[in-house]
Amino acid sequence: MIVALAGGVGGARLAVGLATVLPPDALTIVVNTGDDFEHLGMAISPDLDTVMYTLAGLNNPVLGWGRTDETWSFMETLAQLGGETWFRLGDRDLAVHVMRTAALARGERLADITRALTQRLGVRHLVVPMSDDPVRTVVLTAQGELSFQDYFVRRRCEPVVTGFRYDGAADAHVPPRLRELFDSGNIEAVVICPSNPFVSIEPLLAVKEMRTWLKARAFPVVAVSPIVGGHAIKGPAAKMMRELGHESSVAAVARHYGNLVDGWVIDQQDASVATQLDQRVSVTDTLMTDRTKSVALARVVLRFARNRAERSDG
Ligand code: FO1
Repeated sequence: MIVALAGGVGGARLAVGLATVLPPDALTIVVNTGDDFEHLGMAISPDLDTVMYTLAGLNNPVLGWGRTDETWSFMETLAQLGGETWFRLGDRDLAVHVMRTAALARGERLADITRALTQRLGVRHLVVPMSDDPVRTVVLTAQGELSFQDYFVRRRCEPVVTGFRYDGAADAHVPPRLRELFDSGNIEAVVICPSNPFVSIEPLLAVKEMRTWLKARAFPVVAVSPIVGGHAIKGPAAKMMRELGHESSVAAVARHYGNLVDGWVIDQQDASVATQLDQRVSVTDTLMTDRTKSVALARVVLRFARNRAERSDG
């Protein structure tokens, strides 16, 4: 089993590549829920939905979130009625939030709800939240503490970041299905997708069982750099790094993860950095601008991970 740790867009794109190459019984995609929040009485799980829609081929490539073929009657009516419109929910997307909210209210677990929704949309691989328990990323900024979506969407990532907190993570447990997988020992490698280290991957690692499991590992962890040529492919990762006093570079991301990562897959633009990293490095084209490139990157990542697994076995 390959276990992929994923946030939003970058995670979803690599997940598509991995899911094209690996059968459903050989890939589990663990998704960040630190971005989740309650809005207009609904439970929203943006990263789970981005991964789900992308694997189902239903993602909105223009917005980078939400569904394709979307209509906005709900938002138009909400605006007319003076409701909150800073976070946009499309008509089709709305159905997922309504179903998830109702199922949670009935006492169902987020992992089971996600399994049901993904299966109904034709996704065969297991997409599982990092926890059934609520974990909420809080962004510490020069303007005070902000909930993640307030920082990210409402304030467009403008406030200067001074740190992060992952509320609920210390007491959160991984879903039973993931615990069973950890206990089975049947893991070939873990792949950290090119997602934001601070707000996509770190919340996941803040779940105690996840970090303990990774620390005691007998399998390699390979990561794909979210920084290419000093820039984040998408989102505020580079800005966050600079505001936290780091350079925005592959080397700084590698230092951030330290020995949690055994091997780095970096972009060809950063080839000269390879010698600066303590871990083994694979240099390739990491820009997943279409499905073919996602698949090509997934193949490189898997070959690299398997090569590392053989080395640590022998
Ligand atoms: N991102 C935005 O920038 N503006 C939005 O209005 C917005 C709505 C939205 C609705 C559902 C959903 O699943 C995601 C949505 N996102 C929106 C994206 C999302 O909040 C962030 O991109 C992620 O949390 C970061 O990974």
